[in-house]
Amino acid sequence: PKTHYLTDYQPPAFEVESLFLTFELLPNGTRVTNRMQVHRVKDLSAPLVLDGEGLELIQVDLDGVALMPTQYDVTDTQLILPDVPERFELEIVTEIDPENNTRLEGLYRTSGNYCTQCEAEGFRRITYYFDRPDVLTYFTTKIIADKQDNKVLLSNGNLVEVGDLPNDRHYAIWKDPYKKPCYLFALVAGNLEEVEDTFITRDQRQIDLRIYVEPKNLDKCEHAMESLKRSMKWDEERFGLVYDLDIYMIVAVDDFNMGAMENKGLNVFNSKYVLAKPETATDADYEGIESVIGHEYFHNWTGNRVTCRDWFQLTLKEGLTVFRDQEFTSDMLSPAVKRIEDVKRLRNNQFPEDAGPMSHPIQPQSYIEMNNFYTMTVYEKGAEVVRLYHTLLGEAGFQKGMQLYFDRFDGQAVTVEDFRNAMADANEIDLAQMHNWYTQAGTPTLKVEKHFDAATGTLTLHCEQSLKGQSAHAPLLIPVLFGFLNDDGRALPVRPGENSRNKVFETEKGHLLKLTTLSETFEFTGLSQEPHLSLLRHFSAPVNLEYAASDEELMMLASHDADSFVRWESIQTLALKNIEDNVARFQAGNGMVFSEHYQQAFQAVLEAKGLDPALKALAIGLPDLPYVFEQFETIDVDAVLQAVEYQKAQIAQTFSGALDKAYLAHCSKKAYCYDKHDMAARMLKNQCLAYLAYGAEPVVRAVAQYEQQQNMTDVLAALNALNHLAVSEREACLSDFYERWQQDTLVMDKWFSLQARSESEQALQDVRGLLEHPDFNYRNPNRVRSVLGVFGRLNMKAFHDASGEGYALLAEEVLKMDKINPQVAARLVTAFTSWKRFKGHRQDKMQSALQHIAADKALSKDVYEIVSKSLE
Ligand code: HT7
Ligand code: ZN
Repeated sequence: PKTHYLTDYQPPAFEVESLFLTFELLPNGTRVTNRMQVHRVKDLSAPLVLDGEGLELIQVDLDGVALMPTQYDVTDTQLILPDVPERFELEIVTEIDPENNTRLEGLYRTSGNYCTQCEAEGFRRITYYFDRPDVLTYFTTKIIADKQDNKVLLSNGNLVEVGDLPNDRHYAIWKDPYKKPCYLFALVAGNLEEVEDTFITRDQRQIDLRIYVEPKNLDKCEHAMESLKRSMKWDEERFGLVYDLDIYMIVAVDDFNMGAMENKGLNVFNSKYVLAKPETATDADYEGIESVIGHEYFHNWTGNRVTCRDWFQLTLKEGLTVFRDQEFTSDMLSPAVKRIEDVKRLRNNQFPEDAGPMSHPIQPQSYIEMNNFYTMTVYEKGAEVVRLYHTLLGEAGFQKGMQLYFDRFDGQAVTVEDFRNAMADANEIDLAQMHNWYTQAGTPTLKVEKHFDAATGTLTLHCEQSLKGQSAHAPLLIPVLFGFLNDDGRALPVRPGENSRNKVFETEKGHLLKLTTLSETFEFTGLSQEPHLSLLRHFSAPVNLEYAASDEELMMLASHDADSFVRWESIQTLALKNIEDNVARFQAGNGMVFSEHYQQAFQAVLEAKGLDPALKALAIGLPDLPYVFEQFETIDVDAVLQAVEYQKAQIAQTFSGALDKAYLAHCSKKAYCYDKHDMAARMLKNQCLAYLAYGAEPVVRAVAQYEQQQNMTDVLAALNALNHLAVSEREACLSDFYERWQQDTLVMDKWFSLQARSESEQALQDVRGLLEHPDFNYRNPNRVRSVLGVFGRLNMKAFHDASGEGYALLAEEVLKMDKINPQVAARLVTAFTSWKRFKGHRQDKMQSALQHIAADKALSKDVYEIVSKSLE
């Protein structure tokens, strides 16, 4: 397969003035007529080359004259017209087969309805076109379909005409007044029902809001609609951005490769990010819906009005929009909780990605299959890089930069450099060094050493940045928010010495060190005692911090630091140190120990007065396994699992009384409410419940909570607590759950994923059973992810079973899935990519599984790219 390089970018040779698309919808033979007005802008002799895949070409007309097949070339991926005039009209008729489109790219059918997914390169599966984001044009779309089965006919922009046609057919014409690239095109048709509302913009325009769902789901749209209105209001208030069409539509579909898609005025969503009611959706689902609705809405400006020049610039829209959705959630709920959740997500998913063979900079330099680069790096690390601008410039400076960005680039397809220049120019500062964050892969390590000279009251901080395996990397601009504390946790003054005045700043987020070189020393004076360091407050840069804090310092920070992130981080570090110590003990054949310091910190936090219960829950939780794995050069699965298991059991045993007390204190009979206080209480209660299940009476509270059936958050937490136990109560609750919910697809995904991630000895066998279950469906990505995605990513015990059977099972399923939906298969295969990190026979077995997949000669580009890069 062909590799695409950023350095090969060439601006388009043709411009499309307008595009009129006509769809005559039929499940197995949809006819697409594409009429476009085109003119040449450069390369006088260049042929016209259009992208197209999986299309049946029916006819090509140039300026109203039908072309003979000898006048053009058709390959598997292109339609080439060697000779076209300066300015012309081209009409192309093709036929496609939505019903058998199991890749879910282009036009496909889901639950009997038609829908499209064009990003990144799906439009070429609908018609021949310039399938690249820097060709923008005005779209008009006419949809013709059977009336009975397609009551609703939707596309981008405004509805301009509807009418009836012979043979019980009807049509609708939609016109989008904004120029857009084809990846933002959408069409939806079928028998959907709508929920309607309105939003009044700050300039007093009324926007029609519509959510389209299958009729059975009409009672689950309220939260999504409220989330949409909150997003619209927030974007006006915080970013000054107002919606620009008269209608905003969201369609929920069950079969979708990702979370949602920001098509202009017509977002298509995975139903998981729309449908919710307290009985069926958890707090995490509610929060996910609010955040994804926000994310897609925010794309209307950061992505749609200003788009990407090419796919190497993906982080321009995704990093920025993730930053915006993070800030939205932070403003709607708790900033401290949100920051910690985002850091966990980054460390659990992006750090491992960046340490493996698929590691890439947030602006990748090459790809084989673009769909493989919708990654945690481009999205989440990209958002952290946007956050760096925000930390450096402050809210007002950042907003000035955004304003200039829109003033300069509205309606254009631009690059990450354009964004950086807008930020720099608006604030009259040099941000050239930020470039290095875009071009270098890997998680930087920041090593800090402190020296205190009591005689002069001078503190010296020596900082070194490094990127693993890259001896000569370009220095990154790293903002480090920090503070000094005395033994009681009170703030000490920060007075930069002579050499540090231009590198230490006061910002709205506190004291800030600006690191710009590989090795740097900062001096602080006027200190009457040696301060304790609180470093990387707010997690101000996506780095691994190496600073040798003592256990006593960590305990003090965990209880007293002014920054919630540092408090959380300090107790997590104590937990991690304890686990690492026990891994070494296990490997040496010694008994494990439960750290006294960790116990003290745990108790202090659990019993702290006035601390947000959500922060307590996060603090007493153990670091997630992927992050624990990340701490080891070579991963010894058995030792890590034993150490973590031991830690949980010790917590349950030592703190059973306190956990039970906290559990009871946060139980409530109140009706479910999506409210940060209620959510925080549920979070702490359920974290306690999870630990209690590792204790002496594992099932009592969990079964009682399950039986109460208060809301899905609590029901699922109860099932989770029971899930690793070999007890009859687990089976009874799971089958009760199945009976209650077998008609609800999204709830059934939870049932499947619970079993796929069970720590029980049976898990591997159970996963085999789930794949044979009548409700398992290879064509539904959510269902596949709920079993195979969860198994490979979250069930460390069963997936890494010493027999190697977990690997063999996933490898076979990847091969099967690749023939159905390569995008989904490619995500599943990433469970193997870090194979070189694993110890001994596991490494060999993972490698064999990858080699077995690689041996398939008909692999998709998607899976091929990941497997081949992993085996390099
Ligand atoms: N911009 C959207 C990306 C997306 C996507 C990409 C590849 C294949 C399928 C897809 N569905 C959606 C999602 C977003 O970031 O908002
Ligand atoms: Zn996005």
